[in-house]
Amino acid sequence: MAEQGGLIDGGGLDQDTIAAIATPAGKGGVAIIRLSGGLSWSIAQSLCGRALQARTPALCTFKHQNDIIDQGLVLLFKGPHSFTGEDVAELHCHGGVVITSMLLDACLAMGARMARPGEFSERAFMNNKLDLAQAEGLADLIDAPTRQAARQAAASLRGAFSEAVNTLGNALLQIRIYIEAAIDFPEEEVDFLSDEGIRGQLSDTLTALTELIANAQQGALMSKAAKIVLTGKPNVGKSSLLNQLARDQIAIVTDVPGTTRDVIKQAINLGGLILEFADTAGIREASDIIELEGIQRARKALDTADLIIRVIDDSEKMEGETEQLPTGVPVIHVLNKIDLSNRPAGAQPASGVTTMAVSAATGAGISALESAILAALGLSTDTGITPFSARERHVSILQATHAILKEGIAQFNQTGAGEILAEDLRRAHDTLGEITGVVGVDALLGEIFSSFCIGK
Ligand SMILES: Nc1nc2c(ncn2[C@@H]2O[C@H](COP(=O)(O)OP(=O)(O)OP(=O)(O)O)[C@@H](O)[C@H]2O)c(=O)[nH]1
Ligand SMILES: [Mg+2]
Repeated sequence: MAEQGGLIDGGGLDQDTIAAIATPAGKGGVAIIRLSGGLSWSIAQSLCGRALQARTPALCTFKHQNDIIDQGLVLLFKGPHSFTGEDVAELHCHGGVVITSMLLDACLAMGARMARPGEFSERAFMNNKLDLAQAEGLADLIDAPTRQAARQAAASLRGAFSEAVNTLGNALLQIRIYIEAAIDFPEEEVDFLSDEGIRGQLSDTLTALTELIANAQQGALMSKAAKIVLTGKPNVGKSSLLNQLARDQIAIVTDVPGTTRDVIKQAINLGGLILEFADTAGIREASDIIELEGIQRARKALDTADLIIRVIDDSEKMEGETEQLPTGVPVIHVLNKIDLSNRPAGAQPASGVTTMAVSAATGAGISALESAILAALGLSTDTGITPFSARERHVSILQATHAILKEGIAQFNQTGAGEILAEDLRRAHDTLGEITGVVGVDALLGEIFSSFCIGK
């Protein structure tokens, strides 16, 4: 008994010890079970039947209640020097579905409980090992659809985005401190109201914030595959265009109007960026129940599109009335079948909507269309690449911060009331803090971390 007691590590029993299979489900050479919390060392050590050292891999025979489960490596980390900041144990076993679940069950039998999705990262956040933007960077790294997205997410995980946010936050704080000092110590006769320095700093900060918003927007687009939806009247060549962009025969093409019913999704690599294209039935009048369902699905796809490509048959002069498209989503008009209409390929004189002439049959104008697609999404393969990944959540917080600051500056310029400006700066700073999680995000945490996978 005394010997067993010696195996138990004293650290942090106030929190549950959590366990999960950290590697993907399925067969593999190696799988890893991760444990975090006060019992993790004692569970690992009793599975191995001996005491182990931190950060020293040990080859062990995993045994539970005299039942030999597997042989593998154990790696222990002592909190706070671990991913979660707590005592952590990693059990490296063979990657079989049954082996891993037997080992996990043994951990649960010894007092651990199953980790919820994202709970390891959540604990890392709670123990200040990662801020919120870094934790999100970690999730985005795992989900990265392209190498570029992976590089950006890795930068966010290392703290590049958080650093940019913190620099801005500090600038807001410094200005506020100055203004509050000037209010509190009027006898110092710091005439901050006429201080050009303050106005300059305010406008510099606003400019930096605008730049950060642009970068975060680009970073957010890169970290998920943008959705591009093809729509247009029957037979205009939507499916032919998808096939041409994919350089493969993905969708059925016939001269029968109403060929496509289901939404056909295809990931396509444009200059190293993965974009998700969806070919649809388009939106039109129909009576056939299959077509109606197809149109319903097209509508749904259009509602979540990042970019809509409306295909028009350039050889047909009767375009008729145009279908209703969701507002606020960029649209490119594609004049197709120019091999029949004899129109020159490429960008057409602007009429408010970007219009590109192509032939899905011959491939004419396709590369110009590809560039127009990237440009419409605010993505570019040759101009500067965003130094970090970001999310929609971050973009809207930055925009809210921008709105508060802009209003604060306008108010200050009008009334010269320093107290109100100081309060606006405090609000802007607090809002910004929601990105890294230094302020008021408790209600959000569950939502953010539950979208992570188990074992992360
Ligand atoms: N000449 C010529 N024919 C084309 C071109 N693009 C498509 N077509 C033809 O137009 C017809 C319809 O093409 P699809 O790609 O099936 O058109 P769609 O818009 O997907 O049609 P639905 O799925 O029925 O709505 C087929 O016979 C194609 O071969 C083009 O650029 N030039
Ligand atoms: Mg089609």
